[in-house]
Formats: sequence, structure tokens, C-alpha cells
Amino acid sequence: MTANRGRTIFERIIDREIPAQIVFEDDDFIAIRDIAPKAPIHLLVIPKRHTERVDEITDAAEMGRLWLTAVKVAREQAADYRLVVNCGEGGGQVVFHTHIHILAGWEKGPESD
Ligand code: IU
Repeated sequence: MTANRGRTIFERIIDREIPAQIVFEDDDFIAIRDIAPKAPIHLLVIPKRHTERVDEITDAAEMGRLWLTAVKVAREQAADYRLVVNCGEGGGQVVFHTHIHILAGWEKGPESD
């Protein structure tokens, strides 16, 4: 058995070792509710293939599928939304498995809360 050392929380969620509120899943992606929401709706769209950060994805089709999935999941939740990617420690990234934040649900836009 491979030890869990080095695997991120998101890989453990994908493998169902840790529970999460899953709002979407297909063969390549999973979308969950953020455990510490920074907006009324705060989801994370996570590719199942492990990369540490979004700029490690070099295949245009793979990057396209990631963004198309984020937009699809976002539009199922809200008419308007914000997509955010934190890339690297200096960019505010805390979990080093690529993910896109979907933030939405404010009454009057992101600065209204
Ligand atoms: P970041 O882009 O790496 O900074 O975002 C990581 C997000 O993962 C952050 O918003 C956390 O609240 C969220 N998160 C989570 O939803 N569940 C967890 O178990 C952990 C972090 I650790």
C-alpha cells in the first residue's frame, strides 16, 4: 500500500478517504463546496489528474476541459459568478492540487458583503 504522505486533501477527497459535499463529478473532474466559504456560494472545481498548480497543465484540450467544466458548474449555480485561480504560495495557493474557485451568490456583486 502506498502511504498517504504527499497526497493533498483534494486527492483524498477524490478517492473518498475524506468526505466533502460533492456537487458535480465526471470521469475527469469533481466539484465540491469549499469548507470555509468566502462567498454565499463557494465551490472548487478540481481535476482528478494531479498537478500541483494550474500552470503545470500544458495541454490546451485539458486546460479547455477544466475551464469549460468550471463554467458549466458555475452556471448551474448562479447567473453571475467569479472564477479565481490562486497559483503558487505567493498567489495565495494553500492546497497544491490544481483547482478553480467559483464564487457567487452576492446580492449586489462581490464587494457587497
Ligand atoms: P487555495 O486556492 O489553495 O488557497 O484554496 C484552497 C481552498 O480549499 C480554500 O478556499 C479552503 O477553504 C479549501 N479547503 C476545503 O474546501 N477543504 C479542505 O479540507 C481544505 C481546504 I485543508
